[in-house]
Amino acid sequence: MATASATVLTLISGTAAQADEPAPEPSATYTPTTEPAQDDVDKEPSNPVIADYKGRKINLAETWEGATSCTELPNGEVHCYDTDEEASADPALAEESRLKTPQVDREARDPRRCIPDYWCLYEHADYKGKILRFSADGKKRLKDWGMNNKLSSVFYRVRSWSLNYGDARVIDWRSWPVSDRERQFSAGSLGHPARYPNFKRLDYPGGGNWNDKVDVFEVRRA
Ligand SMILES: [Ca+2]
Repeated sequence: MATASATVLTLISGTAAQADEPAPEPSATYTPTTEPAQDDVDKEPSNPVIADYKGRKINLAETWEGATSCTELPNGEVHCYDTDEEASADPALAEESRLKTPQVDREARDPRRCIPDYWCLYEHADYKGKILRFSADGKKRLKDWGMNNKLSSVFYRVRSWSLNYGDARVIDWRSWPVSDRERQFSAGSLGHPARYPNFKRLDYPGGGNWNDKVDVFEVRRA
């Protein structure tokens, strides 16, 4: 099976290089539609995230219960909330994040549910559905956060630029011999937040789009 796949890939590469030649009949063994649009590969050990929600601990890998958003806080804790007002007022947020959130240097089309200097990951397009807010540098295995293969839009507005420059990267783990897919996400610039309102409009390497495929979200402080 593996040898056959490698052979097919070689044949296809050779064919693509000869664009003037008539296209050969498709090989009987070349059936691209059998490649799953997404698969469920784990390439790192699981480490479920335990969050505080309504005064108790919940395992986000299993359930968000009724929470509508969760934030990874500077003290390393994760808090989940019923409302965006709770999320914006959390005393565990850095003071400047908490104070600046309601202020005016934002645009009408900014999603109301994001917090400055946090990468906001949304379950649905147009910044809808459940939200994860990430700030700390590093890879987040979304299965641990209960968001695997669900991500559909992202927003990020930098305020404290000296702390939050850098970018982000998403990864879709794939089964061998298909290589993992990756995409870089710019952090935008001062006054120009990073807007990715619909992953269905982000081309996926090899065809299709990025909607509901991301397994890893990596925050990269440069
Ligand atoms: Ca995936």
